[in-house]
This record gives sequence, C-alpha cells and structure tokens, in this order.
Amino acid sequence: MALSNAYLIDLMARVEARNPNDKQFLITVKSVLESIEPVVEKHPEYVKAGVLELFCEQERVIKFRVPWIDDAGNVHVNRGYRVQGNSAIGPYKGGLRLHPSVTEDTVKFLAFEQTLKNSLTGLPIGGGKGGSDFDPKGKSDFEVMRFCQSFMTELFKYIGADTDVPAGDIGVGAREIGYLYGQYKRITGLYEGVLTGKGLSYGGSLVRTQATGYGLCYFTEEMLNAAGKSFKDQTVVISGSGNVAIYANEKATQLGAKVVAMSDSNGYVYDKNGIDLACVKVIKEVRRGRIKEYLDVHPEAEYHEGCAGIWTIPCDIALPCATQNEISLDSCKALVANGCYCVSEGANMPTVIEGIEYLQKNGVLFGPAKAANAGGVATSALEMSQNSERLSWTAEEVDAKLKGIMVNIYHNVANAAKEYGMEGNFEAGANIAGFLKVANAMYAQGVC
Ligand code: NDP
Ligand code: 2IT
Repeated sequence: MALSNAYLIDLMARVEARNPNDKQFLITVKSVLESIEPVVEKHPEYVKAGVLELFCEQERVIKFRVPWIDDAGNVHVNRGYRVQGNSAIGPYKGGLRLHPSVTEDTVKFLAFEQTLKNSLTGLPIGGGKGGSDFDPKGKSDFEVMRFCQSFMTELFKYIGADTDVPAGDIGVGAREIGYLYGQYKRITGLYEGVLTGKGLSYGGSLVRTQATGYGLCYFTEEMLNAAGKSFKDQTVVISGSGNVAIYANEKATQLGAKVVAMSDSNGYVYDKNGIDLACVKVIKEVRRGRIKEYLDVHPEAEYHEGCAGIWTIPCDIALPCATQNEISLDSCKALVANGCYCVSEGANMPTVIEGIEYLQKNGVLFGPAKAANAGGVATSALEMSQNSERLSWTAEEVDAKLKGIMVNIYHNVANAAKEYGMEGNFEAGANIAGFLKVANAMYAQGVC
C-alpha cells in the first residue's frame, strides 16, 4: 500500500525529516497512516485541529545514562530511555525492554504502537515504552539488581501511578520489576501502583504473568471461530520461549492444539510429539537456560541453530512471540506453501510489512500485534485498578475480564475494518479502531 492523501503524504515527509535515524519508527508510522487514510478523509476536523501532526510526535523522549558496577568491580555505562508517547486517554503505560539491540528507534516505535494497542483495550491508559541496551543474559542477580537500581534512580523523576506506569517486556520479568519497585519506593517513600507485573505479595495481579499469552489465544480463538475454525486439533508453531511464548503454548494446548516448536535467539526445537511445556518452563523460568537444553530431556526432538528455520515447519497456526521483524517475506511464503492459514502476533511487529501483505493476499487470517497481544497491558490496567481500590481480585475474575476484553477487541477490529471497506483486514481495523478513540480524545482536549 502507498499513501495517496496529499495531507498525509506531506505529514509523512515531515515525520521523516524530523526522525531521520528512526527506521522502525518511520515504517510503523507510515503503515498506520496508510490504514487510517479513510478516517482522515471522513474527519477533516482532525486535520484542521492538528490531531495527526500531534499524534505523530511523541510527547516526550527521555534519555539518560545508567552506570553500574559488575561483581568484579568494573564500571559499565548503559543508556536508558523512556518514551512518553501519548496521554490523551490515560497515563502513559507500557513496558521496559532490556536487550542489547534497544535504541531510541526501538522505544519510539514501540511507544507509538502501544498508544493504539492501549486504546483498543477500552481501558484508560495512554502509550509509553522504555528500556535500555543493557543485556541481562549471563549477569548475576546482584548485577541485575544494581543495574535496575541505577536505572530507577533516574527514571523515578518521570513516572508515577497517575502519570506513567512501566511494566515488563523483553528481558524484564518478575525479578527486574521487584528490584525496580524496591528502588522507587526507597527513593520516593511512596507505596503506589507505579509499576505493573509486580509480585503477588506486593500489589501484583493474579493472571498478569499469563495474560499476554492467554490473551493472544483468546483473541485468536475468536478470530478462528468467526471463520468457522478453532485451535482444536491444530498444529501450532510458536517462536520464542519467554513469558509470552510459554503462556501462549499453555492456553493453545488447553484449547486443544498441539504446539510442535519453540525457539530462542540461538535456535529452535521441533518436537513432533508436542512440546513438553513443563520442561521448557524449568529451562527458561527456573534455570534461565537455553532452548537447546530441551534435548537433554527429550533426545528424540530436533534442535536447529538459527531462528528463521522455525517458519519452515508445516503448521496450521503460527504464533510469533519473540521479537520484531522475525518473520520475513520469505518466511511468510514458506508458511503459506506449507498450509499455514493463521498467523497471530504475540510479539510486537514480528511480521515485516511486505509479509503481512503477502499473508493477507493469500487468505491467511492475520491477527495484528496491537490487537492480538493487548491482553498483557489490559491486565496491567486491571492491576492498576486493584491497586487503586487496594483490593485483589481472584484469578477467575481477572481471567474472565481478560477474555471479555480480547473478544471485544476482535469484534471492534473486525467491525472497524468492515465499516471502512476493508472487511477481513484486521491490521487496518486495529489501526482505525485504536486511532479513532485517541483522536476523539485529542480533538476534545485541544491543541496541547
Ligand atoms: P522475554 O524476555 O520473556 O522472552 C523473549 C523471547 O524472545 C526469548 O525466547 C528470547 O530469546 C526471544 N528473543 C528476544 N530477542 C530476540 C531476537 N532479537 N531474536 C530472536 N529471538 C529473540 O520477553 P516477552 O516474552 O515478554 O516478550 C516477547 C515479545 O512479546 C516482545 O516482542 C514483546 O514486546 C512482546 N510483548 C510482551 C508483553 C508482555 O507482557 N511481556 C506484552 C505484549 C507484547 P533469548 O532468550 O535467546 O533472548
Ligand atoms: O508490549 C506490551 O504491551 C507490554 N510489554 C506490556 C506493557 C504493560 O504495561 O503491561
């Protein structure tokens, strides 16, 4: 697709001039502007009020130095970021990513996506994202603690339960959230819901750990049902073996599917008998090990080095749950050639844009990340509600709310796509439905 609206072409040129180094951010903005072209044509008042101009400029980009000392006494300096993307519908909300690949571009594109995702949840949360190029892999608990304390010593100035509420993402799980929370409390003296994904003993919500993976399957099951299909007896391939991948596997299996492959950044495991999830949990959640250790327990399975090969395994449904751009156009071609009819995204932007177009042209049901993986942040918002009322809900209550939210997201996205003449294009539907709510709130609040 290409932009055809003159105002949007001009706007995109200005966004490009202003963000010359942010390749992934520019790809993301362009793809969203393409989808919302019919909305802009229907709502000239948004253009006049500068809503799109404002929408494409993140409210605040915070960059800071994060010094820390390793166990051997060596000094290290990393860079930390927090992008406060859009606060039209609520406090900034979004995860923190710790991975050596993190740049300003990474957090900007993720914050931009997060604004639309959070809008789709129907809950009062704006968009933000943060992180650092720190690599937690191979570090001791004390090294991770010192890094997190140093990171929060700078970040605390900009966040708060009613201003900006970070959470986990790649490389940030329960351990890191605990260290970050402890330092926030120590510096500010505030015991407040400033982070989500907290431990259950200090304000966390039941089901938050499972929420992104479970939510992905609830969304996907609804999308499959609408097409007369379901997870039952289907063969599923899941990339990644982190938080999202593990609980996507758990729920897909509960819904009757057989998950035959999982991966990490080194390679993938194929087990034609179905992945033994308990074994993966021990390797990844307990030992922080590598997926190839699966073969120590299951020598009959196969391990292959490299990530892309996982998409050549024949499957009915593919759930990418690792990272951005992990499914190339060639991988999409391999999936379609092998009979895959559904790709639903647990990771953020795992499929390249040309790949999405190829899948859609070939009739593959495509669940876009900002809709399909919104269950994590939605449950974070439920954690915020529980913190505000100083009560804890049962697992059944949270899970039922999560399921209701994901089913609603599917129908809102499907309806928006239909209303704007793109029936079945859930990518466009997600961009349109997500944008409309934010745009309405921005329009009402004026030029600010
Ligand atoms: P984790 O850190 O728990 O797991 C990440 C997984 O992806 C690991 O298996 C990791 O392998 C793999 N991975 C990470 N980077 C790369 C890379 N560059 N190439 C190949 N594999 C990679 O993170 P999450 O499960 O939380 O996040 C996974 C995805 O889901 C991300 O895109 C994240 O933004 C998204 N997401 C997460 C949510 C959450 O609530 N946690 C909510 C919504 C979306 P290795 O161990 O080798 O690094
Ligand atoms: O990408 C995401 O939605 C997340 N990493 C979860 C964010 C959150 O605030 O729970």
